[in-house]
Amino acid sequence: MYKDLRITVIIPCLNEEQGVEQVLRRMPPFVDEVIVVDNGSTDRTSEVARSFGAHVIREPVRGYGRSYKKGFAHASGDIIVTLDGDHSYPPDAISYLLEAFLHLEVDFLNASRFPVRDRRAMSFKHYIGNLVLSIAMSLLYFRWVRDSQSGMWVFRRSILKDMVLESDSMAFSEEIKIEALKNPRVRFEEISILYSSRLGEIKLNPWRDGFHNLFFLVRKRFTRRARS
Ligand SMILES: Nc1nc2c(ncn2[C@@H]2O[C@H](COP(=O)(O)OP(=O)(O)OP(=O)(O)O)[C@@H](O)[C@H]2O)c(=O)[nH]1
Ligand SMILES: [Mg+2]
Repeated sequence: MYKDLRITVIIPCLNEEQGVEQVLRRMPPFVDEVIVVDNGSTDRTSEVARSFGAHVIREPVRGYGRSYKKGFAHASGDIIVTLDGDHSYPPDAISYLLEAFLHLEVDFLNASRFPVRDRRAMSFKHYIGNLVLSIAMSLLYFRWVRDSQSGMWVFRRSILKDMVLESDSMAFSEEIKIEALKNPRVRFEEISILYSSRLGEIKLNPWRDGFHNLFFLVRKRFTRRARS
């Protein structure tokens, strides 16, 4: 519990046995529930996560968005905190993100990886790709978001019921922020965290995922969807 709020941390993992161990070792003690969504890993991700007391859920169909939707369905906290299983986002930041979340009185707090302080953490190509995607999202939604692709967010679980989350892929990261921004009842803020190099093997395909995310942004902005 953190100031009377139940905290759930969700970590999507595709073959992250190395990274998830480091993430779970650094998990702050006030976290009530840690959900690791194992997205069909062929390594020891699930065993390692279980050995650190995480609740492991399997999502056999690949996809970052798919993993999160599965994780959300199992979460019981008042507040959900997310981060990657590759140890690139700092678990140590969870306490100050929660403090900022409460202090700023927001419903969705995005942890921005910018400015990047550790040069090894992000290649120049990824830096430019991230910048282009964030500018595109900011222009399309009339709101400056420095890191549209960040994978670390803190939000009230209750806001999920008003969100239409369709992406099963990497575009899920921008989609959840768009859904938060679009809702006038959801207060959105962003603060910086320290981003570092990932452990384990890279899964992101920068060109494929970058263009997919860009097209997703445009399509989501200009197609009207019936609420289900
Ligand atoms: N790429 C990818 N990641 C997945 C999938 N399912 C779960 N994940 C996890 O989602 C998180 C984000 O994926 P990463 O490959 O780290 O993507 P990224 O952070 O944009 O790229 P890096 O700079 O390589 O860390 C990691 O913890 C993955 O293990 C999937 O189907 N594809
Ligand atoms: Mg990563």
